[in-house]
Amino acid sequence: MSASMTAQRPDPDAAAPLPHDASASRRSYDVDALAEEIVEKLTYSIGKSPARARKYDWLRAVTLTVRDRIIDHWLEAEDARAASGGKQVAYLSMEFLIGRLLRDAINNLNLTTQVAEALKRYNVDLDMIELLEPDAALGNGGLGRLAACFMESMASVGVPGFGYGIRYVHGFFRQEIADGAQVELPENWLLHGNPWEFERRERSYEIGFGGKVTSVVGEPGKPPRQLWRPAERVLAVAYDTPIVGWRGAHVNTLRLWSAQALDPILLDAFNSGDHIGALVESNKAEAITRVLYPADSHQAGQELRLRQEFFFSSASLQDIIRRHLETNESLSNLHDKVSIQLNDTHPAVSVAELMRLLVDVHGMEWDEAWEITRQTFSYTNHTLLPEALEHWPIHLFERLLPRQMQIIYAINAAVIRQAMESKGFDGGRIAAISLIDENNGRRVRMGQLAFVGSHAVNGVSALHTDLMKETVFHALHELYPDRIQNKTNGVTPRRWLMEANPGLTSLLKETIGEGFLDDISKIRDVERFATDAGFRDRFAAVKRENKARLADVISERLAISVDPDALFDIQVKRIHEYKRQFLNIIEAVALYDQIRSQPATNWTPRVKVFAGKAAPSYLQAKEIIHLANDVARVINSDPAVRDLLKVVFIPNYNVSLAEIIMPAADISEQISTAGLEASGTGNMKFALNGALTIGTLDGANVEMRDHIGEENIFIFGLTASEVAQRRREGHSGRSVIEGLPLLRDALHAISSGVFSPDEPNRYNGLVGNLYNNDWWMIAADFQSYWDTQRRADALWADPAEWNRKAILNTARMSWFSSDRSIREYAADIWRTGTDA
Ligand code: 26V
Repeated sequence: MSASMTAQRPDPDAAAPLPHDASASRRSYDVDALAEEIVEKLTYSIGKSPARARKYDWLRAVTLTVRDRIIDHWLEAEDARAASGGKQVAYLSMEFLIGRLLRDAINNLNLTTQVAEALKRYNVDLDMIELLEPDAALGNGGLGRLAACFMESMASVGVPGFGYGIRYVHGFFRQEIADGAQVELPENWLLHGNPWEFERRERSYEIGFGGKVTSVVGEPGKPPRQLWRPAERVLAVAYDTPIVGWRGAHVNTLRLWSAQALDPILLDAFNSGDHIGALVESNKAEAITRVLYPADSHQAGQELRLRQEFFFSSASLQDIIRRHLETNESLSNLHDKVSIQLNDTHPAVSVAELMRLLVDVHGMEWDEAWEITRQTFSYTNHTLLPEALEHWPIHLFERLLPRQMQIIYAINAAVIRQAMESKGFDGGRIAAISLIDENNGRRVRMGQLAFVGSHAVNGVSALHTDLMKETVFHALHELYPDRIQNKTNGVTPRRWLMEANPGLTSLLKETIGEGFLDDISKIRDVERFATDAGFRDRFAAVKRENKARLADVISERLAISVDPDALFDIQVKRIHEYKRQFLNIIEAVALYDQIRSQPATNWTPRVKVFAGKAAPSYLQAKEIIHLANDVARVINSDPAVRDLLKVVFIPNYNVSLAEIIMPAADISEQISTAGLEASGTGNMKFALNGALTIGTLDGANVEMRDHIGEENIFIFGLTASEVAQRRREGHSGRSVIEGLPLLRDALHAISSGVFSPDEPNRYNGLVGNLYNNDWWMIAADFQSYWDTQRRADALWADPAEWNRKAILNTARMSWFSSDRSIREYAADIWRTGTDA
């Protein structure tokens, strides 16, 4: 690190750790002690008496009280880790969609009853307090939420892990719907401060950008050393949040980096009267961590995004190296002590940056550094969508990261040489593996960089992993046939069953005992109750209560009344063409049409629920939101439908809303075009909570079918290979649509303005795409989807049978716990231990 410390920089030596005696500080878990401490926090940390305290003061006081109990475990975990010298995992992710933390912490410490009891003494309701906590939305969707589930599971199964990411000041935008259309508003989760985080100013690092590289003559017999002199430098400051695992057994750290200017104000400029100019640098520096990019399907190549990626990668690597050198003599055993997981390619520049730190800064030989780098990194791919794969224009990369660019060229040359020598690769296959895309204006391909810089590369479901081998990484897989493996995603049962569905959790405890809380595979014991009529009724009663709770939310937020006894058919996720919310909406329109034209038929009352955000620049996705809202307005106000069909779009989908929605579904919609959804994780949350899935053979749906049994899931539509085949044949929707009056009429209604009388042509483009191209196979899959929905209707008419299948879903979903995923990563990729 440079010696040019500014007044801001604390002296790291001043923070020498003192020995910690955990037993001395352990806090009591009983109600009296908790009640007393909550008031103590209120008085001495917040400065309020209980009589004057407002809701947010209680939230803060409870959080601080619970936090103290985690800190005991946290410090112990740190000490134990330092003493053991064992291997750690660093999970590098641009996104951590953690949501609220209080309920998670209280549940994992098994403190729910005691804290609720303690608060009751002051007439304060814990449930109400928990709802005040802002949602930490530092992520877009699946990838970010997976990182959060993984952090919780690592702490639960005992993998010593560090999460490394970005402390965005503004997380994912707040969505409102105005006149049917999405409006984006800034999110401000830090407004009332964040009691969970600890600023660690002693953990700060300088991050460089731009400038020049000069060659310096090395020692005799050694190659010249490259010296990078960045033109700009920014400080990365760590903020730590403890992540507590189940029963408080382990506590890991989520370390998020915040950008600060080295000089908060340019005094010379200020003194000479340039008051704005004096702040320009600090604004530019702080912009790096100010806002989360709200797109997850399109890589637009903005410079700020590349700055964010390098900023958090470099800070994390510098931190990893510094921690390593605190207890090790050199970096030559780095890969024995740390495993770095790259969550998608967003931190892939780390491969070049670690090489720079090892070779240029720590003087290691190139070959040794390369070996250590590869042994240290592993990479998870989360999407095959070509438009989402990251690649950066060379001129931008070179200007911002000149030394890393040189290193990438050197890595590329070595990989290509090896491919030619060992496997006889030629033109086409060399172009396929090259880290540089020569065809699109010369770009650095981050997927290729992450792949060659890692010892293991994984997909997130069996199908996705197969497709990785066949498509984007085909040539690299040929060159390194042992590198790709599968790690199917999972979700944490603590948040997604115990906390989100306390009713079902109590019922399960009463029925099969508490063993499943510690070992989710024991949930399978409930399978034998699927044929027990008494149990089925109780299971159905829990579901009904959860539906009533969601109905209340819908009524409060949208003033729409829905009947909890209707079939709740729910699709919640990011809005994307490939996720096919459009297919679901067309089915609603066709159903509407049928109900009107055949009023005497015994239709199943349905509530179709949608929620999800569109990237602000993704126009088609925004049109889909608009259409859902337009269709909802017309159907919900048509007396001819007689409450047989309701359509609801709930605004501002986030983790907290998901916690209410997942337990309230009868049908879970997982209807992506086959081959496009890498895994899905919402599919798992729904099924664990007893929803029946209607889905394509895509992502993890395939494995869910295998576990749940094909008779307990509604599978429809083209398979991934059939989709690929149709696309090769140049499929277009026109002939399909013309042969299906139901579909044709529904599309005609949409495109003729039945749902948008104020702008009849609003959906011409959307519908026209189906006729001309049908890239996402919506027309191609419509009939199969419609028929399958009607099969669901028929099953709904037999509640005993429906509930039996729902119970089997809950009983058979334990494999999709993120504890299982983490154990697999630990065993096959990280080679770290777990508790069990
Ligand atoms: C990509 C990009 C592209 C550049 C702009 C910003 C940005 C932000 C995020 C992403 C990642 C998209 C990939 C993603 O979220 N994949 C999802 O990962 C889930 C967890 O593995 C998986 O369940 C979903 O199927 C998959 O879509």
